[in-house]
Amino acid sequence: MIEVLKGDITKIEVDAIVNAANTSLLGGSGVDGAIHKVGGTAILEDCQKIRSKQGGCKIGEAVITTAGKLPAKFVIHTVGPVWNKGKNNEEKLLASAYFNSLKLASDNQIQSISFPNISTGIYKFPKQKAAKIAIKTVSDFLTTTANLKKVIFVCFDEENYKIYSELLKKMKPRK
Ligand code: AR6
Repeated sequence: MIEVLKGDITKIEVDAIVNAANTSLLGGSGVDGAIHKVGGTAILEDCQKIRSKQGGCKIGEAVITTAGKLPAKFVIHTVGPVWNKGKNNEEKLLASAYFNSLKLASDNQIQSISFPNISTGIYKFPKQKAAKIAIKTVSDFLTTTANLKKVIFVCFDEENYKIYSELLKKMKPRK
């Protein structure tokens, strides 16, 4: 099941929320800043353990940590690409960020997950293009897994909310 909501992802009660992180995993601004701020230091401690093992997280990949004080149980940190006019394989890398987050969730028996609109803030990925990639990757993935049952796109800005609502409406079968 795919849903869209407008709001703050740190408030959503699901098994896992996804963070639009950077390769350092040390936090930043935007949704990353909000997640670390509300979740507390336990998240950063887990990120530091991952850093000492594998040196961070590559673009398009994903790692999992505790969710600290957040209502969710886990945070899946993924790194989207910085938009550079489509010259650096950004579309594939964004699809990988969604796919690898979903795969990690499914491998950890996670049933519900919420995504922010990865790369569409500070990383400047065009919103419409990003939404199409996100929805396609999620809907394809849901046909391949029995574990994952619910995916929520949590849009912080009105523009993304409108884009996702329109695209998802078109997907619903007409009666
Ligand atoms: N809940 C849901 N979505 C949010 C929230 C929130 N609390 N706050 C912002 N957004 P961005 P990026 C939306 O910039 O483009 C960080 O510094 C926002 O409106 O957070 O992937 C990282 O450390 C936008 O639609 O992430 C990286 O350095 C979406 O989240 C860099 O930013 C993503 O915007 C990653 O940039």
